[in-house]
Amino acid sequence: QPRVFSGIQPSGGLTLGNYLGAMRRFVDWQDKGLNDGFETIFCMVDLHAITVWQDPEALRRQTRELAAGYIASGLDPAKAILFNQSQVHEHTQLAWIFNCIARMGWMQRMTQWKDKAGKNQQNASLGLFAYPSLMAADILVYHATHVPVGEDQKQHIELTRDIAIKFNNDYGVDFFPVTEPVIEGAATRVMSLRDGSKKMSKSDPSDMARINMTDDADAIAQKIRKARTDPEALPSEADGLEGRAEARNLVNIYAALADQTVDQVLADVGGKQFSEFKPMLAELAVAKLSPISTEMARLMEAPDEIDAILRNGAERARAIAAPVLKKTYDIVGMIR
Ligand code: AQP
Repeated sequence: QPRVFSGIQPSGGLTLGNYLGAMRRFVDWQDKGLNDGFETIFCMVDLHAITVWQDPEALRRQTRELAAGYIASGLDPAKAILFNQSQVHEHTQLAWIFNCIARMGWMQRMTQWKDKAGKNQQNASLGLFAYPSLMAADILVYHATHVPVGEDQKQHIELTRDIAIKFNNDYGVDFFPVTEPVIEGAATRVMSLRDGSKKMSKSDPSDMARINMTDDADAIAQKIRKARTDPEALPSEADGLEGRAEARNLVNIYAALADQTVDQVLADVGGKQFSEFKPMLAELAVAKLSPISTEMARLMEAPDEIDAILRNGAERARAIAAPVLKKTYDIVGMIR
């Protein structure tokens, strides 16, 4: 049986990239898990968020907003386990063990570390450097086998595999599973609306570069209208998107929102100018996203209910994680 785990950082507003690359896939997995009888676990990784500075009040609000986003997108606390990471201490306890398994060189090779630390690595937090070790613990403390993520997280999942393999080898056990990254759909890497070579990100300084899940219809339409494109008409086949990063990105977004393949979309819109395609995309995006943002706003009016859902989810998560941590301590040689 698979066991599915994934998480998103409450590090700011949710973007269309998080939704298409991750959250929407979580809902598919939740439903599959319900049908086939396996557990699905989705986390708000608040301890990851503080690897860069977060204002405490903002962090609380962002965590609730992320929970509201999960639920409004179709995750149901009665079907999947939803909780925030810091309520289940086993994550950090296992992360310490993994800090002693993983090598400095492995961490130094991570592109997210290089991108986020920038030129001044000496001034980045130790937590940012060790981020992938905590992520491995998030996954392996549930013995998760499948992790649905966007393309940008592939390298971290590979590192999770390396940690599991080295732990098993070092201690001569077959304890941690070797996890599969699950990267699927038409929008595994949604790009910035201002620069087709950069991923759409919550932390991009330009708000025009991303669509936030809380943007209203006017904001969505304006951002799509102003999105960078080239002057050519749309091609009728996917080959024609070669070397046209911005055009490809908008078509990918359309395909993902419409639940179509890129070829199906291009069969319909090939030959159209962007002046005609962009309003179609804006209309589709508003139709798909506005029910979610309306529901998020409604849920945010009852923060106590969100907190209760997270507490309950944390209890259920701990029931799975505690025995795995205990067994890990036994393997490592800790007296209990
Ligand atoms: N642009 C994207 N396209 C597809 N998937 C994406 N994801 C993020 N951006 C895109 C996926 O969303 C999940 C959660 O990501 P995260 O918030 O934990 O961290 P991140 O990847 O660092 O996301 P951001 O938006 O870029 O946040 P900041 O700006 O805080 O770093 C992951 O599955 C990720 O693949």
